[in-house]
Amino acid sequence: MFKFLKNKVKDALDKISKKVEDEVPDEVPEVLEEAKETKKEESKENEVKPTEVKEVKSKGIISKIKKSISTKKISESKFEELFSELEMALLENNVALDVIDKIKKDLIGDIVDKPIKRNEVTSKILNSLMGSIESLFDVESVDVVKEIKNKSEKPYVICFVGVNGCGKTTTIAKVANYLKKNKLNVLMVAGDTWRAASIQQLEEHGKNLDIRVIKHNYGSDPAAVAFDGIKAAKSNNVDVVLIDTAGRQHSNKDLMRELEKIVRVSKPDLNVFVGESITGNDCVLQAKQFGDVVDLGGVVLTKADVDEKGGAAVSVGYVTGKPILFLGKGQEYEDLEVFNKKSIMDSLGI
Ligand SMILES: Nc1nc2c(ncn2[C@@H]2O[C@H](COP(=O)(O)OP(=O)(O)OP(=O)(O)O)[C@@H](O)[C@H]2O)c(=O)[nH]1
Ligand SMILES: [Mg+2]
Repeated sequence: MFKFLKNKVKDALDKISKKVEDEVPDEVPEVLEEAKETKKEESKENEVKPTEVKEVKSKGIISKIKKSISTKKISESKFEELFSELEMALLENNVALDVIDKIKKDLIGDIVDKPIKRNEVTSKILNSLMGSIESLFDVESVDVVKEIKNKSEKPYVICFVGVNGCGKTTTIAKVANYLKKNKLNVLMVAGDTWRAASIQQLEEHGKNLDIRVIKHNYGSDPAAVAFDGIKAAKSNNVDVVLIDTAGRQHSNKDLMRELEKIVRVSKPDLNVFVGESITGNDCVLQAKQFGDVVDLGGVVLTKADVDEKGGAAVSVGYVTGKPILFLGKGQEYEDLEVFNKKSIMDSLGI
């Protein structure tokens, strides 16, 4: 999972480091000029100044020369040229453009016109890059179990939305299993009345997990199913209702209107966008588009187990301003990981 830093980005950093070695001039000439000047001054000073001062100044110059030989400074224009290597690697790994811009600004702040030791070019850029990526996750997190337990009036309602086949129904079953393990009473709503066999699919999960499913017939109004599900939860003291919805494309106006209605009627405490990690920028764009229609509270990225790149994982929180709640990492009920910044940073290869 998410190994992109281990290969492409590291290659780019190595190339940058080599370019800096080969092309960025040392500061030596400038410092040598300074040294000559100081020498002139010193010879004048020799006549009048005590020897200690002379020694201190000479030492200062020597250390300055040493430092200039072992350090480099990268100008902003040189940085632009060098960054193109990294930009390409980030683009190839599905990192969103907004995120690339942010990383670039952070790197400029950390690196441009700052003396960098010759042998530390790669590590300096890598540290700055990792700091920048880490700060992408600085969006307010949501502890779902805590939120549910803190709600005074039951049930807590979560609605799952996303495009066709992204993993909504599987995610709902995994989340139901996770919540049940946290000693919460769960009910699932078969709000996808559209796709063939969708209701049976949720019922199957319900049977496996021993969780009640509220359903209507195919073709019926999903908002009405959600309404009934919440009513049943209220009368049975259920803690949390998970609403499944049909997959839809943002461009399908009718289906987006239908989604608005589901949300209007069921007033979820949390709307969750479910997106496939492997689709990278498409997933980030879809999250934004669904966020324009419903008030999203968080994101679940599915199929992280088959995503080598990780661009969506590092981008979606920054672009939408919403936290990743869980990562889907397989097809089993247990293959759900509560989002954890450290585990993503580790998986990037640091
Ligand atoms: N490898 C992997 N497969 C997953 C994951 N989550 C879901 N899947 C698979 O993705 C396929 C689609 O999953 P569903 O849960 O039916 O997706 P959906 O969004 O409900 O689909 P629609 O209702 O048709 O829109 C299934 O084969 C799942 O087993 C995951 O985290 N990893
Ligand atoms: Mg489904």
